[in-house]
Amino acid sequence: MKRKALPYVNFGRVLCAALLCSVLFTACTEDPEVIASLGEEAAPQQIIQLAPRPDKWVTIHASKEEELEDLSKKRRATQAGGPDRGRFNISLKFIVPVTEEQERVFNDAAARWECIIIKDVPSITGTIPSAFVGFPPAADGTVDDFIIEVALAPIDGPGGILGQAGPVYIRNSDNLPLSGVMFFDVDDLAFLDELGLFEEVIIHEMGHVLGVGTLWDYGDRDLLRGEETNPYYAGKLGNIFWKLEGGRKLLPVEDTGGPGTALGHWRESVLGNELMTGFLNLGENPLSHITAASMRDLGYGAIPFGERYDLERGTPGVDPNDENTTPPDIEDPAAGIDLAAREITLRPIGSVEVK
Ligand SMILES: [Ca+2]
Ligand SMILES: [Ca+2]
Ligand SMILES: [Ca+2]
Ligand SMILES: [Zn+2]
Repeated sequence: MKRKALPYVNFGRVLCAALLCSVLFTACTEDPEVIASLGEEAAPQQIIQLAPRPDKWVTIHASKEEELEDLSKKRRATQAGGPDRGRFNISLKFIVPVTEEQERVFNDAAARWECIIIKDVPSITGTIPSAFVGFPPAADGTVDDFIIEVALAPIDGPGGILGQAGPVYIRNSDNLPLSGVMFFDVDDLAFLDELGLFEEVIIHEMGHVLGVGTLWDYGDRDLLRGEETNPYYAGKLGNIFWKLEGGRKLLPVEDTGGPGTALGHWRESVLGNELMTGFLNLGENPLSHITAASMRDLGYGAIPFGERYDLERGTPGVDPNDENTTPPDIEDPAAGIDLAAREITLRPIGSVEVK
């Protein structure tokens, strides 16, 4: 591979983000109270359901938050703290009450992605409809920069569907999402908790909401290819880091399972315990540099800040010129959760045009 300089890697930032994230993660993953409190929330009074998918693509008109634009140029991109205009902010809107610990898990997941997506995008002012039936708008005012409606509520009882997640409205300016939704079945939280995978599931689903596997082929993006034969990821940065991690050829995308599983995850049989495969393994499921770098391919101002991930050096990928070669399976998932079979990844229903 020809070595190229990676001009976007600012190591000061990487270090800063690393410190921030490691603090967050230590706090987040080892706290027994998280485990104790999951699934204890009292049953909501109201039936929560997603609004039916409209027949036609919805276009919303909104405006740019002009006067705050200049401020963004003066702020440092990695400045920590609350919402601001100098960095990429993920806002969470819990439409039904959650426990403090559940809220913390979601906040930590958002913070994790904010360690990767660091570059601000313009805030947008407008009215963004809720993804749920009978709820006030997801946003009525300024969105800085991405709002996710979250509900933990009954869906179909224990088993079956675990959750539904995806982007909802997309910014026309850059084809990045402005709003998204994460809807989890309260009756499955105890099970996730027993496996010790609740936090990882939330980070995984938030990845879909941000566009992993859901916006690869949105608009004029062409990050997913070989769908009919041997699907692979065509994004430049994701592939650079696939190779840096030890992979050969091109990064394989999942080719088995139903819609949403296939073509929406990295290939389980090759990437094993990477977080954005469809099967979450017991133990570690690192969010690798590959996934982090792939956010850059989507168009985010992202840094390839990932966790330690052990891919076997020389792991074969997809050769798009040879339709007959399928990368061999490198591992049998021993135990874990077939997350992809139990999640529904949602595709956007509309876009936001900014005047
Ligand atoms: Ca911001
Ligand atoms: Ca369920
Ligand atoms: Ca896996
Ligand atoms: Zn998934």
